[in-house]
Amino acid sequence: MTLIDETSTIPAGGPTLEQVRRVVTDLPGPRSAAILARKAEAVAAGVAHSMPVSVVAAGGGVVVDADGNSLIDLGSGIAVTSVGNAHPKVAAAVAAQAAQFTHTCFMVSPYESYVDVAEALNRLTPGDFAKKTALFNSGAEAVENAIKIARKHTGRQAVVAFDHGYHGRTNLTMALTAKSMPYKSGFGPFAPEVYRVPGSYPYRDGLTGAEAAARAITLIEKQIGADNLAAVIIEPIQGEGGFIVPADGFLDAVVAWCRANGVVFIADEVQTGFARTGTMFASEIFGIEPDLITTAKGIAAGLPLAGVTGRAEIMDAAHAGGLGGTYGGNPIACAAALAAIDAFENDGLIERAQQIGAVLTDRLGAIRENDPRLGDIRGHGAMIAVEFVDPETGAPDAALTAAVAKACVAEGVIILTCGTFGNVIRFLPPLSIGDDLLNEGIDVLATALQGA
Ligand code: PLZ
Repeated sequence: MTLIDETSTIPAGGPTLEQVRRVVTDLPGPRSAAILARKAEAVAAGVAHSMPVSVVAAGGGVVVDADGNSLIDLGSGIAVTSVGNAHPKVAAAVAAQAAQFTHTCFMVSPYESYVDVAEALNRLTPGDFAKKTALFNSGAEAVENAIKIARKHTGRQAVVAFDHGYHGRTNLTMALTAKSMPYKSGFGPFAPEVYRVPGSYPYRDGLTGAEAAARAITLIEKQIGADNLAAVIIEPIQGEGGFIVPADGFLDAVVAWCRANGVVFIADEVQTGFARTGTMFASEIFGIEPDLITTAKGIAAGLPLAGVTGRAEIMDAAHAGGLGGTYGGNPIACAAALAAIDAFENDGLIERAQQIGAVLTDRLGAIRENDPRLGDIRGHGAMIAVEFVDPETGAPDAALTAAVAKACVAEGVIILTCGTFGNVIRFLPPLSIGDDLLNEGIDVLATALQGA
């Protein structure tokens, strides 16, 4: 069954797609509505969606639906299509690899592109020391494996994660994730030996980085004991939790404590990685060199691929056959990753992320001057967010956030919310978006705010 009846009207995706916001029907339009009705019948209710559309093409800074609506993309499929959707180099690499071979299982018959991706990750991740990499399918799977590796290396079991942290939806990563609804509620029991401590949330805790680190370290020492601790895992900028940028000095103090106590420090860069924050990895912003880094999302422009990269002596702790999986480092995903990494390195995308960050922070800052409901604007590069509050009390305003997001959606702008309190709108545009569309997206947000 075809998604729409006249296939000839489906535009090709990629950067040649017309770069325009165009809303020609209510959302969803009739074709999308018919498909979403089938979704409601056929797809499990737990798999929700935030945009009422059915997509037929995407590229540059737009996503086009089955009714011909062209939406401004400020989400990149949750920080995945950073190089741009249907990027020509990625599309060509995927097609060429699919025609060559689609799968052998790297654990059975290895191939070069997996090794190429491992070498690239070893080279690009922070830290001037010998590194190794293992590839997997999803961010959650990378996190699971980083914990396995850290436990094997240290011979210890406990793992520390942080308030507002997000690490995935599998059993261990649900345990690591802080927020109950929608990620955990009713899905327990969760994996044991996972402990949570407060991190650094300057807008709400008012602590310096050193104070926040001391608070976390005291709790770890008194409630867990360094001798029992295999790993500390943290997102350098917390994504789902609200784009929380820790105060200066927090991350390096935690890293120093881990190093002094033989604890593996894991940076979860699944959302922050690959040029997103205006650096190849967010760890660089804070001057830290994690022992292990988890990556996914932006690495392969939409193909399912994830990695664990880190100190060779830690990565090699797992016995032969101890790490793997049927699809990990699939050849088509590796081909996509090599094309995407080429674009990150050679197409000025780090600089582009910085420019996008400047546009976003300038424009949002100007809106905030006349609207104190914008309590905090924060982030780095093309990973910027606004936290909405009641100006009188500073209390999180989730209702306003939801209303603004809904109005933007109706006007043809893909906008994502996040935050433990549901009061954050986050901007994760593809780095291929033009300034015109980016500014138009912010105009729509400003108008939505006036009406909310
Ligand atoms: N670690 C830091 O951001 C995925 C989740 C979307 P997977 N974030 C988007 C949702 O609601 O499921 C994420 C992340 C960080 C790990 C993950 C998990 O990555 O590829 O979704 O498993």
